[in-house]
Amino acid sequence: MLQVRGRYLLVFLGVQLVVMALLYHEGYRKRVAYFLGIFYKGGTLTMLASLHNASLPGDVYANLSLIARPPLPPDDLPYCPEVSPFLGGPIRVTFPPYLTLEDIVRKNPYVSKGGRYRPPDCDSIHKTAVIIPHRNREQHLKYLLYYLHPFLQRQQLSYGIYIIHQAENYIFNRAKLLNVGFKEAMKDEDWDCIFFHDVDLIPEDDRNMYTCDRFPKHVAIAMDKFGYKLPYKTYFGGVAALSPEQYMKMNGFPNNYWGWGGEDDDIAVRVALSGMVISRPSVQYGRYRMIKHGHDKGNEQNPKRFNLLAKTKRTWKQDGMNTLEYQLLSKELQPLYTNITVFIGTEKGMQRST
Ligand code: UD2
Ligand code: MN
Repeated sequence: MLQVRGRYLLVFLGVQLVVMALLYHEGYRKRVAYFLGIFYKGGTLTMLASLHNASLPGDVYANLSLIARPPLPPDDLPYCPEVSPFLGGPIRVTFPPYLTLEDIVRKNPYVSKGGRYRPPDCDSIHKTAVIIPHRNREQHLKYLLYYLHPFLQRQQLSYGIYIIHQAENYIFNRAKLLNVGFKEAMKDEDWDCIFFHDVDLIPEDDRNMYTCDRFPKHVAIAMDKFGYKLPYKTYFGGVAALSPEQYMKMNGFPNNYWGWGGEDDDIAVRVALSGMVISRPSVQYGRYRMIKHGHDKGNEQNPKRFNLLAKTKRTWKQDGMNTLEYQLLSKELQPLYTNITVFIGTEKGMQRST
């Protein structure tokens, strides 16, 4: 008798341990939502199905199955509605540890080569290119792609994603890479809006439309790293959106900021100098999580940034889109993005210095 009871006790404790481990492993909310899902839907089949498709509030992929159809020829399509019916509002951002690029390709079956997409059942009036400066941040890139593709599809945009990869190990130059991205993307398509996007910023609300405004739009206005507030009034870092006309009006971005810092403030100054103002989305929508990171090798703080910034008024017409020089090394159409590898030189010029 005692033996049997002991065994029951062991089994009971075992079950308790397993349940506790489950709650710990994937987070309490997810488990509770999962069990509630089974309870409400009932039946073994739905229970099994929900195991594979546990869509939770804020799941960026939740609505995608509704629009996942291969595109029809564009001539037969009506225009997309003004507000996409697939928007879901806040997005739950987590970083699944075992995610692979193949998983992302599988979850986005209608993204075509080069990371291009257009809505299957309506003609979008918005054509947005997303330009991402990149070197050595593969993990961040993977998570950004995981969130950005469904995010843009829910907005019913025609879009393309471009990764501008700085070749070699010379000092990093974010703004010059963005200039290269603009120029190369415009060769492909008549984009009406360009998003200049850090690789480590994940949007948290899909009502933050990736379309352009009447003025250059600073988009990443509420980041977790700054307590979801603007750090200062003219801040222009992270994510910004300009139409080609706005971009050309300010002669693009500076090419001469080597290393970390200052180039975003220079861009903000250019907006003002070219007679425009900064536009912003609502603070409720322009929310982002920045994936935590340290300082990159090859992107050390630029000690010249304050001096450069003091001179923008005199230099913006002489340095920018009209003086952009680079060597395009390759352009590859990957399944989830167009990869542009470019040599942009060094502070001393386009020769490879030692
Ligand atoms: C801030 C700004 C950023 C830029 C930078 C100063 C935010 C959220 N962003 O970012 O827009 O103005 O300060 O230059 O405040 N990168 C690479 N590999 C590297 C280095 C940089 O891919 O080795 C790219 C990547 O897209 C990254 C971006 O450049 O997100 C900005 O660099 P950062 O993330 O190191 O700088 P951070 O977070 O201080
Ligand atoms: Mn960053």
